[in-house]
Amino acid sequence: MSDEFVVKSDPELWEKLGMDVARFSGMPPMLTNAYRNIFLSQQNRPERMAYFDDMVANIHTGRIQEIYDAKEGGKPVIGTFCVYVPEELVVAAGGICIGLCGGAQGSIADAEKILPRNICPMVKSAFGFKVGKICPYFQVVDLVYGETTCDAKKKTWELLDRYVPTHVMEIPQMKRERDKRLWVEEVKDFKVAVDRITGNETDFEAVAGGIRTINAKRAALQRLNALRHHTPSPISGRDMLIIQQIAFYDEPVRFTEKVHELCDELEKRVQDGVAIAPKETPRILVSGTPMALPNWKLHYIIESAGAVVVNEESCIGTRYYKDLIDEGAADMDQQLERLTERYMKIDCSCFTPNDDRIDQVIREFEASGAEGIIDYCLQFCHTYNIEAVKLREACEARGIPFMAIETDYSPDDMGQLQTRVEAFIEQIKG
Ligand code: BJ8
Repeated sequence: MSDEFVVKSDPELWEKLGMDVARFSGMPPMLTNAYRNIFLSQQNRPERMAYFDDMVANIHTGRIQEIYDAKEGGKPVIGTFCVYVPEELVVAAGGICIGLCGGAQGSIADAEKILPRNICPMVKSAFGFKVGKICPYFQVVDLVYGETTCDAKKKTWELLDRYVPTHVMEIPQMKRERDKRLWVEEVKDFKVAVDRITGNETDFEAVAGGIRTINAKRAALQRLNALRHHTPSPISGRDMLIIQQIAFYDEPVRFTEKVHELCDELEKRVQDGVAIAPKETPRILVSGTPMALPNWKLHYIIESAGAVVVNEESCIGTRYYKDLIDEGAADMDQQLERLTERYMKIDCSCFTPNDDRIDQVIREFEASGAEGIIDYCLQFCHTYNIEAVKLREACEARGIPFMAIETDYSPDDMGQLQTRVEAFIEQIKG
């Protein structure tokens, strides 16, 4: 399988999207090698991972062609950078919502020609993809919808607007009743912006359909995450991470179906005692900042050091799917209010106070059968970095082994991280 796997190329399609084709042509071979080494080298993977491997093989071709065709057919294609932007309303309008956060080192130099160097690598990577014209997803969107979460993001949107129409949703920083009122208004504005592309106003039924579709996707991911919590785990942390990353660019109905098919296989593996690693393998929960494609650095280090990742408390992880929207609304106003209530439960560190998140991490630690927590913070992400203080205290109070890591996308600190992770795993074993 490993040698057969190739990330495909389609220079003609990329040309149509206005990409820097010469430069981008080097990307698929690089991704092919990385994916073979990190994912396909694993032993005894579930067979149903084949669909997700295929999604990676088609990441720059087949899936882009689907989105391109939908756009040509008048469907809205919206790029987002945060799980606070409600994709249900894009799906309700018959459109496609794509997560555009950047997880690659290769686009950072493009960004640093314009942005300051000392900001979050996720923001720089995304911005660099657009500036360098080296991301087909960025090229295919009608518009992007940013948000006012952290400082790096909200100020970058002002510059990004020079390259692609950029709207901004104001996300409050507290969760009081008055913040909720503002938030509902922002959700309504988002709906108007999406509807403007189709020229039709989505009605109650359409919004209800969008909510059902995305609720079903989140419920499938909840089922999958609960299955991987089994000891020994039937699936690796790396494979779980790639599935959660694919959730941000695949077609949601098909994705949901494929996740359930994988869950059926995992149930069988659990019954038959088939696992990805022996029972005594140390189990790690990773918490903190999101890992956007193709950021697989920490999972690779942890699992290469002989542990298994059993949960991601992250926006590319449980924060994305732990809550569903109440489907019982009677009219559109109530529908948008219930939608907003669900989004208000997301416990991002950009909020203050945010103690719910600390409780949530501990709950997930207990539910996943983890034996230690590695808190992952992207460099210059002040809110997660500071919140790690409270998380450490909560872990110390409960005797939970805890380690905080701050890193970026460069390979420079790999050796140092490997040493620290290995020592942490030894501590857990001890
Ligand atoms: S809800 S975590 S997706 S804001 S890591 S760019 S916060 S400096 S990604 Fe996020 Fe929405 Fe919150 Fe989730 Fe800024 Fe921090 Fe970078 Fe971040």
